[in-house]
Amino acid sequence: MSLLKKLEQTFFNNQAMHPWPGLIEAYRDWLPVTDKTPIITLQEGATPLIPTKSISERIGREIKVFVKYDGLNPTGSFKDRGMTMAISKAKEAGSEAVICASTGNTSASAAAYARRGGIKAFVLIPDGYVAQGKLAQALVYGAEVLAIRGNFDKALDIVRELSNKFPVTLVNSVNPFRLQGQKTAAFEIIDYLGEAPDWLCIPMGNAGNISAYWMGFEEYFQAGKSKKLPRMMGFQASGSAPLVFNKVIENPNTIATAIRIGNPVNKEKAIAAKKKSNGDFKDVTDEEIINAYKILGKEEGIFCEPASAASVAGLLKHKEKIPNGSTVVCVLTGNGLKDPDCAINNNEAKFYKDLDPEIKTVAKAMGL
Ligand code: AN7
Repeated sequence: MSLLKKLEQTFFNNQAMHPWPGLIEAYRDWLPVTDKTPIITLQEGATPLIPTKSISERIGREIKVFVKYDGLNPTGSFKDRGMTMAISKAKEAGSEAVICASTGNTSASAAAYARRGGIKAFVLIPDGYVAQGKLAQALVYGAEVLAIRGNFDKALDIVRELSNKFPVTLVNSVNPFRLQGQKTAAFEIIDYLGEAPDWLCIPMGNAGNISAYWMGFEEYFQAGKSKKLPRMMGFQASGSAPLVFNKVIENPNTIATAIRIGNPVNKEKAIAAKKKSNGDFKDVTDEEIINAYKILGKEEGIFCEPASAASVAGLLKHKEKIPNGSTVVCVLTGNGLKDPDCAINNNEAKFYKDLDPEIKTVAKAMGL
């Protein structure tokens, strides 16, 4: 075959000719949408499932570990999966404004999708506890940002009440369309692996995502798309672990600000998923989170935010419990760029500052 012919073939077979349409179109039959639903999309979903050798090696047995890198969604987190659904349905219902409380990612995603759908976004955030990248996004996407002197749980109370009293649609994960969209991540994993994993490791904040994954796994299982169901392994930061310690945490604290949540609204759903899947909820310290965060960055070239690293931290902490031959998926819920301060303060890179702009100096610093 001539080179030209080959190139031509590659080009016409190329995915670029058939772009991914976004998860609603891709999984339309599995989602509560109709021909009348206006689809508000940024072509979210279809995120990579990446094998992570260094994590497998740390477990030291025949265990395959993948990360579901959902930080590669359009606004850099898994929230986009839920938001394409929530905003499309809000638009369908004629809503002109949405509101959410957020530790950052929900606000970024709500802002982006609302604006794309031509509706207003109000976001309530805990003042001083939202990572810079997320705040930057909400502002750039044109949300109205309301920072309160209080934590996420307080902000959520306020927006729930506001959405009851005023014509604004709540797009936190109490909105059922959010979980509908987010369940597609489980579909993608099974579509890719051809089977469900044995373990799903996932960070928990408000516990919407673990509930959504479980719904997705169950639906595919019932439809015969997989022959097994994974054990749902949910992880929380030790200073913010209401589901692990089974009590409301009044003043949650952790470096993983995304999951700094003391009273998760999806508690019941998450507990049901744990029970039905024979799963477990465990805590990981900030130190363990940062350790996993660093391993992913410097050994795998995967930059996630600290909350996401809790899934890998949890896996490493409980590696003895995994049967040989298992396949494990850790969900990396958000992109590392979301929280540059954490990155700058938590790495082991060689960073030479204030060098003279001369070859000699630079070469010397390089050890040449
Ligand atoms: C990166 O943005 O709650 O257990 O307001 O941003 O479904 O709450 C974020 C949560 C995990 C926890 N990883 O998910 C918000 C917010 C990241 C997150 C979680 C969040 P859920």
